[in-house]
Amino acid sequence: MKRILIFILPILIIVTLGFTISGIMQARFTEEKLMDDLMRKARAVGESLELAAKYILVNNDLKAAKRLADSFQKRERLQGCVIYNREGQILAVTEQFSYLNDQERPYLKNILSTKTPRGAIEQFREYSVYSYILPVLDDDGNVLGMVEVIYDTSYMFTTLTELWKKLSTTLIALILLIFLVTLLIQRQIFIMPVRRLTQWFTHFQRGDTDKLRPFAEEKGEFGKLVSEVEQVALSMRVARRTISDQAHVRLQKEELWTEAKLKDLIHAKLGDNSLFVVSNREPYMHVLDESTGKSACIRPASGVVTAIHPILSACGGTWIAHGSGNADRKFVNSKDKLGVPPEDNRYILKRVWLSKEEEQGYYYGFSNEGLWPLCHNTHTRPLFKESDWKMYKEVNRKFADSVLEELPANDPFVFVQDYHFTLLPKMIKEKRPDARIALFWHIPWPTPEAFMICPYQNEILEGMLGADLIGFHVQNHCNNFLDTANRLLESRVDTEKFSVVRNGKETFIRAFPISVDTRSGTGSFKVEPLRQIEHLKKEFELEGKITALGVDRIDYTKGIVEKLLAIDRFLEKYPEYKTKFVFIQLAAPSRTHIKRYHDLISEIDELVEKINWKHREGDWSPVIYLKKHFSQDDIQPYYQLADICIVSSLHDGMNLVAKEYVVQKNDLSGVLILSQFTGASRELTDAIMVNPYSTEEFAESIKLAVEMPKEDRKKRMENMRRVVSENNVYRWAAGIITEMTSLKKIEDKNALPSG
Ligand code: ADQ
Repeated sequence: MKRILIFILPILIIVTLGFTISGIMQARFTEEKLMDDLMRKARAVGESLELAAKYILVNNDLKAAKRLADSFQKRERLQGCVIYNREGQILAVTEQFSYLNDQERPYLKNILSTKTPRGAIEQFREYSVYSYILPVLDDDGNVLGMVEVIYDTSYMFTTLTELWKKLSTTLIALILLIFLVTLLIQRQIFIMPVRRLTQWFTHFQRGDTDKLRPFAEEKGEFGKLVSEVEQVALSMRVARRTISDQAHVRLQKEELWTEAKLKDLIHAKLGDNSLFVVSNREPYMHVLDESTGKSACIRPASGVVTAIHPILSACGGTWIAHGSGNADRKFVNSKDKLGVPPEDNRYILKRVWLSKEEEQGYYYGFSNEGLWPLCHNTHTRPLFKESDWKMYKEVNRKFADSVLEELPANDPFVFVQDYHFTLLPKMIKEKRPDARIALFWHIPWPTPEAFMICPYQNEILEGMLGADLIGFHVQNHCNNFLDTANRLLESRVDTEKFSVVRNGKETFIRAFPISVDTRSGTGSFKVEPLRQIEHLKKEFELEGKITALGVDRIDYTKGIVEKLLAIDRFLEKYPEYKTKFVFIQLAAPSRTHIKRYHDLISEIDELVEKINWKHREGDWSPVIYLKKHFSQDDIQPYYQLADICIVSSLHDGMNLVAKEYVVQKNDLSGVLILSQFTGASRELTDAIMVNPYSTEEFAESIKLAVEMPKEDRKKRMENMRRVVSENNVYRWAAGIITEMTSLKKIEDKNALPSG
């Protein structure tokens, strides 16, 4: 509208100005003409009365004078006639002007003496009139008297008002007409081509070649523009193909999975189709610091973010996630998107907005009070509320719509993350059967008996089976899922192919142990200068002490309480380590709106306080509890300085902290104490395994770690570092993408007509 006004306003100003000037001129001309008519009429009537007046004045016939004056009474407009004697006194006057008897009119004497007629506009009481006075002479030229003709001029004003009314109506009609015509022209000239161009870009973006054809055939400038853009796009496509071909060659040469190799694989396997990742947690969050009023961009403490970020950084694509930062809306474009990382845009982040109620029901409620405890064996009761389930379904639908909006025309690849989106694969598949969908389940999958308590089990399983591939961290979770599908759904489980067939659709179930970015000095973790480590040692007085470390989100599944109890027991049993041993716990508060998490925070606070009070000696306390969110760069020096890292999860899909620690211990001096209930324990077999529920055994494991000989530490760490670097996050992603594309091949082969 603003643009239209800018365009129309000058035209309107010119038209209005022109019209007003011509209106004024027309009004003036009309006024002059009316005046002229009036004067002429008055003069003619005055002269026509001269003879009759002469007779009256000569004969002093007052009756005749009265008759003459009264004859004006009947005329349509206000008119009058006055007969004067030679002294200028009124002999007869039309009744409506009888007040003239009392009016002083000095110019009458002048007319009598000069014998010259006079015509002028006069104000008689409330009336504006035209008065024409003619001296009446005898044959010798002597003055006998005067005759006056009076005309009302108000009709002139009425006529002019009418004229102005007509002019204004015409002007308004003209403005409206100009407005309409301009709108039509603007639509035809500007909006339609822009709209067509936008349509063209949308189809082009989605690779909809059929819908693009009519555009290219268009004649004129628009057709030329489309053809030019097509040429640019073609060159880009060719360039991408070339990279793909080079990728094939490189893929066969390299052994360890690297960022470049994954990039090549994705180009080789997915071609022009980019990757679409969906997760609840976003990789970058904008938060407003209330005290400074400034916004900061942070990376949330989340295993999913830690794993997926390096993949999209390497390969590009679009990541669709909940925009949960309180300043998130300030940093997106009109399509709710932004390029990230902020300093070096590698991929697109599309934020989906949720209301408070949606977040409460879908995220805190169904996902984290229902599914999270359902899938973790930690004896926390899952809560399933109908209202949360309803919200969960609605939010899954919202994300599905947001994903569908983005998908290109052919064979898109959608990679869905975690338990927040069990219904998404089916919702997407229903609208886009050609989409290849993988779902990765980052947490454990329970036994069928445990899963069975979920009131919405069938819808959840059906939703998940909309995916072509479902990935878990370890084979045991795959087996549990196959058992669950077998027992709870009407489906066929193929234990040879590890797939579930339901309603003619096959979903493959595979284990892909997730990992971290192992590049040293690049990616999420940079080689930290010694300076920072020295600074921490000084700050916490760690010099000469054995330092153990824990890095966790504050979650009851992470066994932070069990870890603290084990430290307490260790110091009880082996007091010689007092003042020589320090445990640092970095703890990021999470899901704090849930009571269980809220209570856990207080429980840990109290326990830390109690243990420190119990064992304190001089300035030394055994536990340094740092309860806050750290950036990845800030965690790094803690990993590097720690002699021991303790991962004590009661149940954990994988646990990336264990792997991060191993990657960071370049000097091979660290020991990892790892809960046997983590997925990571299957790979990191050189860690000291613990059952966190057994405080006694746990305390012994700490002693073992503290006293482990240097050579032993080195050997174990070397083995673990080899395992993690061979099975890094690039290999994890490559495994899923290779599996997906080879599944596609099986389907393609099946689709060939037999014979
Ligand atoms: P999470 O339960 O989030 O992930 P985890 O794998 O341990 O658990 O990853 C946590 C991540 O958060 C790590 O990258 C860690 O560095 C970071 N982090 C921890 N404490 C932090 C703090 N105080 N400040 C900042 N960052 C912190 C889920 C599953 C896991 C699975 C992952 C990936 O529960 O089992 O390993 O997904 O699949």
